Amino acid sequence: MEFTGIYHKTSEQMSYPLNERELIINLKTGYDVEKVFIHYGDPFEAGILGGKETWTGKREEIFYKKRLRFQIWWTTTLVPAYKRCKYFFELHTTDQVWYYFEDGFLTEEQLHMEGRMQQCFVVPWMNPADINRTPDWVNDTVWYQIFPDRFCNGTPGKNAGQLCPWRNGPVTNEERFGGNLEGIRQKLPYLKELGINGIYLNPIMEAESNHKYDTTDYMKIDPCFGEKEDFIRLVQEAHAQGIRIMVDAVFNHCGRKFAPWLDVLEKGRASRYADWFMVNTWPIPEKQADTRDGRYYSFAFADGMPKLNTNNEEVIDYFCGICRDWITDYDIDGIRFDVGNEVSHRFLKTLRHHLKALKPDIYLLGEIWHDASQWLAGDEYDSVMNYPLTSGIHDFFLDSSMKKEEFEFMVNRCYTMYMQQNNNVMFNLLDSHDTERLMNRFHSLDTFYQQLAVLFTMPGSPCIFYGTEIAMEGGHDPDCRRCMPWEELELPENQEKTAALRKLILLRRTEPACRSLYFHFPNEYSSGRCVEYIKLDGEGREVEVLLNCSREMMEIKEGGEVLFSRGFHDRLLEPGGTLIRHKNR
Ligand code: ARE
Repeated sequence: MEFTGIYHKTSEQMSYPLNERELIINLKTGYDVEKVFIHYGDPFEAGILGGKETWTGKREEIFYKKRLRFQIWWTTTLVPAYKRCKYFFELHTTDQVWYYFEDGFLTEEQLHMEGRMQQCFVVPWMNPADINRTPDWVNDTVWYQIFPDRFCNGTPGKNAGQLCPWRNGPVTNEERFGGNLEGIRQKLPYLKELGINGIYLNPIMEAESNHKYDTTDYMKIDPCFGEKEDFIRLVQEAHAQGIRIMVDAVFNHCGRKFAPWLDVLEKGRASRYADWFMVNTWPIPEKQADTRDGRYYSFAFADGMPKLNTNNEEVIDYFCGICRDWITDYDIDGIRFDVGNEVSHRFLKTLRHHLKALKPDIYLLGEIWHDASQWLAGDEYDSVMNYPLTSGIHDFFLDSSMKKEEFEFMVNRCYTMYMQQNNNVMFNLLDSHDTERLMNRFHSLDTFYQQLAVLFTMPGSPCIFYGTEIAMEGGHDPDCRRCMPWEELELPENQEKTAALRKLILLRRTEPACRSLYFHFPNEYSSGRCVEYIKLDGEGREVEVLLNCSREMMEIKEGGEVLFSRGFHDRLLEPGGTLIRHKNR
């Protein structure tokens, strides 16, 4: 019997301490494996295999599994008595039993062959210092992303002359509308009433553009948005309302007026900052259309965004200092790292070490659109922006040919990429300042709410882009950054929409803190789609949330009570299917 897709290693999300007691062991096999047992014990006690010695370790069947597209994900939790463990697997297919060790597979008879020395998988020691720790408060946070220039102008009288009139409809990156920090502060009661308890701010430090991703001065609040005192006050008042603040750090590159870059342009290779950047041609030729000529590296090919050399110790020290000042000056709660996959690992490891020492529960979020395992080992980011889940949810509702099993495979793929500690603080979103808005993509309010309901029942913490409460429209960047239409919020249809989102946020926040969400599809339904969520709260209570997303309607129930519904009820599918009870972990 040929095996399909067996995979395990004693690292990353396949074998890791969840905390100082529990060791999570995961294994991927093909669908041909019907049963899995794990043999485990203490490396200095459980004996060796083969020959006279017998195995004195334990043998337990692994029951919990999730379905992936071509594989099964098996998972179990061990509690090694002495913080160390060796183990191997026993795999049952229809007609054979195999034993899977670090150095290969054995049949039953080979297992007991005289003198064989098989190498078990080994977790030599569960050192507390190596445990991947993430801030608990994030799992209970519902984020609201604000693009400052377009949210609210708190001082409409000031510098009106340089501003475009606040308007609805399409916008460009070249237009400045005057949103500022004072405006956000004034809207804190509105945000509190909406139920959000975290604000993610796009960049607010001084920069030339209106999007501020081309930083001029990392220590200066952009005058368009206010002064240092405005941000201090905003954070203080947000904290007083129970709202956390996360800022956007653009350390992969800077803007063309960043002082060290100006010095390099002036002095060339002689500049003391020459190695702060990645310049290939000296002297740097005059401004070209973009950086495709490779004269220096930049973000993408944007010549106004020269790439910083985050391998350089001085650059690393500089940004450690910037973040330290942001924390001590403003008491921020989180940092989102722009282009989070291009700065050096060395930079991130050093930065995390310093920042966690200064503020242990600070949230470090990387902007990474793909598999981010290499940044989530516990010594760099706490989490990433979960764009793989975003596109998976979109696809499920976009493509009516997609079966519910494929949706299950997609969700399970997203939540088996990383350790549980990262899943608990995953930054889940449906759109952002870099994508078209949800309503533009689907033009259906029911689909809009169905996706939001799915998003809100996923592990981690959901983020809604400003304007989602009224299902605001907007195309691809920069049109997704339209002005918030405050004067339209009182319209009855907008009041209804805001109430629907408020209900979802309340559901998310009042539901038992979801530490692990098990995803199960019941047996076939007459029509449409039906998914069941089993949310295990911290105390181990199993809470069933039945989610019927038959495209015509969406309903979230708990213990028989309808908590949220949307769409045409006459097509409500009969609830059914059986919940697979999982042991909590
Ligand atoms: C401007 C225009 C764009 C135009 C671009 C061309 O608005 O319409 O396409 O210029 O250069 C910031 C501004 C943007 C601005 C950009 C460049 O917000 O408005 O675009 O600067 O001047 C990849 C990166 C990811 C990056 C996205 C945009 O991996 O890090 O591209 N996102 C961050 C910020 C952006 C910001 C920058 C980076 C630059 O969130 O707002 O743009 O600081 C796939 C790939 C991803 C890719 C993604 C989106 O999924 O896997 O890697 O993200 O598509 O393209």
